[in-house]
Amino acid sequence: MSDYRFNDLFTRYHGNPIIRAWDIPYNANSVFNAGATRVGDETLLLMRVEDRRGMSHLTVARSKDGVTNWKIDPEPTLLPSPHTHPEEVWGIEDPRISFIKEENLWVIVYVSYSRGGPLVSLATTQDFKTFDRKGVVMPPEDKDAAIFPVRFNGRWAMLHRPVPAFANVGAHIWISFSPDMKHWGDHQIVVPARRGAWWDANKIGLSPPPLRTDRGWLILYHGVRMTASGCLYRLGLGLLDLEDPTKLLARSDEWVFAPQEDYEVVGDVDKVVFPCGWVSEGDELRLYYGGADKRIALATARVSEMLDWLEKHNRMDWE
Ligand code: BMA
Repeated sequence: MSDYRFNDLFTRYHGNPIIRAWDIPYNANSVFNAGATRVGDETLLLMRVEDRRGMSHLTVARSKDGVTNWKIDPEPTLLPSPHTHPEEVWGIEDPRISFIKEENLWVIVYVSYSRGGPLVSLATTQDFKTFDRKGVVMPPEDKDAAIFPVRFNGRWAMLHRPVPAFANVGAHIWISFSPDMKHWGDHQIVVPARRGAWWDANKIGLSPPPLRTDRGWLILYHGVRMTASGCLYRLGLGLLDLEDPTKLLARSDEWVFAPQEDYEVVGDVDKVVFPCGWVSEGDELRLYYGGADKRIALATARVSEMLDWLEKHNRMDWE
């Protein structure tokens, strides 16, 4: 199905998909949209697993090389807890993980599917076995959130994507600040959705957490194109200022990754590539993404090539 002429920035792993529903040691409908991080000498995925009722929970998979031999927890690692956290009534989804060096813990920002719609919840962990829930940090409808691993002038910063009641104003990526990760304010748009025919018109959202590089915070974000045959999820690049992440320095004119292979085109939701995590080692980057809301796949890239490409393809207009 490859019908592209340009040199792809990302290389798909030849053994894709790397994890499927039948790899889960218990009954599952699908496994997709995993957060990713490194823990010791292993790569850890916190995977969204959807059960056969339709509700999602999170389960850990670990691998030494980040590619093969995934060891999956025998039972769900983090289940929704509607009795203590009513906002989790219809499941928890799409985690993004940031390692906070100064506190030696991981912060997980995830979507809770509440009676009022999807919203953003936050939890911390030191071992991916026990989790400390901090509760709701953004009211519905809000998704696609991740926090930066460092403070800016003493405050934490989070990217997220609220959906306005008036669809015609667009759904953009916002940034908010907090002194304690619990109370958030100073909300503002940092990456606006484009308009018209653009690949990232009307509705966009952050994909993995921002990646620190010497040229700025590199972000990969998805653009949702509404078509006559449903939504098409594609990915593009942006760069935020290292010291002041409210400043958008660059964004790509073209998308860099799009559904192409069968495992991305056909699934529970067709034509979706949806990464929630990436892991970098030096210049090498591994991107973990959900394929068509059904399974997990892997693609690799070089950070320096992504930054060079973005410099050439930077286009800061939205119209
Ligand atoms: C988005 C999210 C993702 C999902 C995608 C495609 O709104 O809910 O979890 O992968 O839709 O269905």
